[in-house]
Amino acid sequence: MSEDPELEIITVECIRTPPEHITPDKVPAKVEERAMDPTVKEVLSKTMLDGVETVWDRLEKQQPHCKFCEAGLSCQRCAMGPCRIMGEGKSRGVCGAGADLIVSRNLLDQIATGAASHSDHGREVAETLLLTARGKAPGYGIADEGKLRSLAKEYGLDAEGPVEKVAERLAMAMLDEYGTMKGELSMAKRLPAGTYSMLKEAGMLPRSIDREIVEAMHRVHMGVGADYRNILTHGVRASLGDGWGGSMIGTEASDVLFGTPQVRNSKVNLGVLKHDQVNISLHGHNPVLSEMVVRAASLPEMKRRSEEVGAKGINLVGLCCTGNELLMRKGIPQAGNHLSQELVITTGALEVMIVDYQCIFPSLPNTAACYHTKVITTSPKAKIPGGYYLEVNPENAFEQAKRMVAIAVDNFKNRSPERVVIPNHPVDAVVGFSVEALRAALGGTLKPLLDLILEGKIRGAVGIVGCNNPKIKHDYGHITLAKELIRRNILVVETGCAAIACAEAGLMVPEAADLAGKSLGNVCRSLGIPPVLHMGSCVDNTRILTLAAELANLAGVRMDQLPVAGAAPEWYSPKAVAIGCYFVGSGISVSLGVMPKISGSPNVIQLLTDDIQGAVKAKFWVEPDPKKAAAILFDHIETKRADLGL
Ligand code: BF8
Repeated sequence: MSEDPELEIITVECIRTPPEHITPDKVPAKVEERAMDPTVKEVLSKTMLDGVETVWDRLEKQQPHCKFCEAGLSCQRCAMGPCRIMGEGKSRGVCGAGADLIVSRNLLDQIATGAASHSDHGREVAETLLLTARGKAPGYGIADEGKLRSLAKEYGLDAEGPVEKVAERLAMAMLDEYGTMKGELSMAKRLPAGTYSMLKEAGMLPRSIDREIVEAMHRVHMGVGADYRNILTHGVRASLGDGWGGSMIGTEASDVLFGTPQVRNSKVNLGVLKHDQVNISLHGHNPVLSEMVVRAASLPEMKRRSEEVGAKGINLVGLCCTGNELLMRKGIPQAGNHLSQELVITTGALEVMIVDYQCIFPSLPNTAACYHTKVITTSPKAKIPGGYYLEVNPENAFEQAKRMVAIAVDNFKNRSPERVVIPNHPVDAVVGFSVEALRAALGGTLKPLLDLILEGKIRGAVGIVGCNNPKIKHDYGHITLAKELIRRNILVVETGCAAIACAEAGLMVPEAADLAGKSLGNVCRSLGIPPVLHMGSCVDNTRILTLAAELANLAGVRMDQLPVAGAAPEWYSPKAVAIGCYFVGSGISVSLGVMPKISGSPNVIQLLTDDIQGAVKAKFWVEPDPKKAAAILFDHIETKRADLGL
């Protein structure tokens, strides 16, 4: 039980893997099959020997997956079903829906879920900005006044006068975007003119963020639309509302509140945990929570308190995208990405895991129950049985964060040193390549970057983004693809779990220039940058959009004409589906390493991998082998170069 008397908890059990599933002799081979990072392998091996269940075990226990669900051919939308499309006289559901409709509606549902998740995150940041401006969010402040005023101008607001007034106006304008009656989103004006008019013509320009998501939910109801093309056209529009709306607000408002990332050094992998300190991991997505924990943990009284329990301080480590936010802005070390979340606990060295929402395994309290770790949940949207619940909002966040840090300190005495394994080789990473940081490093304009691309010293750029998926050896897709691309003189920019994978593989230090092709390597050496640039969290995919839009504007072309592409080699999340769609909708073709659940409809496949080019001049590829994906992306970039006469 907690020593905090107000905290109640539902007790959950530690889930152990049945011994017949993983016996000690099978561990080394299983570890090799599952992971490639040495620190992950070390802790995964310990976890399996401890008999503690992980995501990989659960995936094995789920085999074989239902082949109808895998193909997108099962429908659970109404009480006349559930239905499956099985062919041979069973090619329609009870309502009469065929394969194309069922597959496209299921995909639209995924897009809407992803767009809603990121956009709702953005809304919470904008709400925090509003409360900060009104003096109702103790602990928060305006960290980047310059960016605040320039965003206010971009929104067509009065950018002069007291900072709080400008922040209030901007926050209100951002919140208005969610249901605006203006007919379009303010930041869609960042799109190059040619791309903007192409989207307008295709009926894909979002009218407001929430409207497109609500309409998507309307459209997946039985009996609304039956034309798969029309359904997926709306999917692209809803995703663009996330990319140029909700997620972009998340990024920009976070920069205003917490600072625009600048280039800095940090360390990554499970080796960032410490034997002699109170370890707290920050997991989830929204910096609105994690920034307050950073502030609380740095209070001298907390350090004193930790010394009273025999620790030498408090060690904060990041996980997943809230970790990426802290890594970029504060240099807080990052313990890992999506598939490392259980392993941070199973090191036996973690006192508290603080979470908000998204990408958090619901079974984490079960994992924690095998050790002394306490999981603290904080969002009314994301309560987890077995987790302690300390509700956080902008008004109370700082006070609640202090309480969480105190719980962690008190829990230090419950750690069993004999059960602890912390790998001792954290890896260096240079992070923080926001568009602003890049522009500053290049002398105040992105023109030198464009020139390097036009001259061919950099052949083009690929954004590698998205998750881990236990169906793919942990991090293999990200690392292999990045290495193959930089070898071909293609600059790689990354966010999310992809970025952490490559940081852990040592690709985010200037010395990694030696792994790049000759001309990219020379560019990196002359600028002192890595060939793989860390651009942030998953909402920060909008930094990649902004970068591409600025380059296209400088070159006077549409975004689809640039020699660039996107890739999500290990995606799992509906957020990644929305991201893929807003990249393609913006004119950036995307390679997926995991097949979406669309194989049941050859027509939907044809639409997404070819026909969609008629509307947005970009498309998807699905290529599980990252080496083959690199070859496809290289050819694509060379074709774009040739089309531009380069
Ligand atoms: O939002 S990259 S696994 S942590 S969904 Fe999740 Fe995917 Fe990681 Fe970040 Ni994005």
